[in-house]
Amino acid sequence: MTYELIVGNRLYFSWSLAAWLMLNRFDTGAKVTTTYLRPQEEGGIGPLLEAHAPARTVPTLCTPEGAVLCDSMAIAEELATRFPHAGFWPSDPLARGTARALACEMHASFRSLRSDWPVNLRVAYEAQTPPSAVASELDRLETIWTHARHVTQSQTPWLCGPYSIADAIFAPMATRLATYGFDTRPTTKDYVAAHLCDPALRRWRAMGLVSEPRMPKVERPFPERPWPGPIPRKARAVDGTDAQNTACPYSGKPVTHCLEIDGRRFGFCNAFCRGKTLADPEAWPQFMALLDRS
Ligand SMILES: N[C@@H](CCC(=O)N[C@@H](CS)C(=O)NCC(=O)O)C(=O)O
Repeated sequence: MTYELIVGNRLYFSWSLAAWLMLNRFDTGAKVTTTYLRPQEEGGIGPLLEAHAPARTVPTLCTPEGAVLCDSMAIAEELATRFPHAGFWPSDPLARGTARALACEMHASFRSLRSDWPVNLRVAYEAQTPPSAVASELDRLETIWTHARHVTQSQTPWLCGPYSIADAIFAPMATRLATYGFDTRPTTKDYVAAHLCDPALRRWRAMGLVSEPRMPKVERPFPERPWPGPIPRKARAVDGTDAQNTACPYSGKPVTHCLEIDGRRFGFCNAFCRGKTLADPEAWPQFMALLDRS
């Protein structure tokens, strides 16, 4: 009974991030394998999904029974129905209705923002002046985010109380605003900061930074600024296998690649495990547990 989630390049594919968060932010107990597609610059995703027809876009979720869900909201609603106790939607009716309305608005709208300011988790730019169509969508975001927090009296950093599908679906928008320097309005600022601090989002970004090819057509020639999320703890790659641990904190396999942090050395079973940890050590609970007990 395994689900397969198929996603695109972790640095640039917005809906893929939203669906991945749905499967990583909520405890379904389901077994999930994730397939990461690497489209060529020109070829696009479609041809890589031939085995999963009729899917032509990512994310695509294939269920154990063989249903192919190739739309983020379909994935969200199907997961919420299948796993009613996982908390995909808030249980409070007012919060749930508000979360549903916002998630659907995100999915159906914000076309100018989505085309003019593509998601790019690799970089943050100096604040950009938004084109007018983008500016009115930015106004709309501040309005609906403020509304949701107000009517649900959210006591968390999230829109409608506990983290819900609405937050997962807005996560790529939050990173977009961070990338283009538009994270300054009161509600927007706090909400973007909450997403950038979210350990799940930090893990997705760390994996993207270490493994994904760059897509030049998404990059912009704007001056850059440091990524506005938490500053990763300093660590560096080192040669050899001399480490405080003998087994990789993620797989339990023997150590082949090491890093140094706070003058101590820790090992991993491959370059990717080491790389994702170097990119953001504190995003990885298994590594932090190892660090704390060593
Ligand atoms: N309605 C779909 C849209 C998904 C979508 O547009 N995905 C884009 C990437 S973010 C895609 O796969 N594009 C095809 C390509 O890049 O070749 C959803 O909500 O998931």
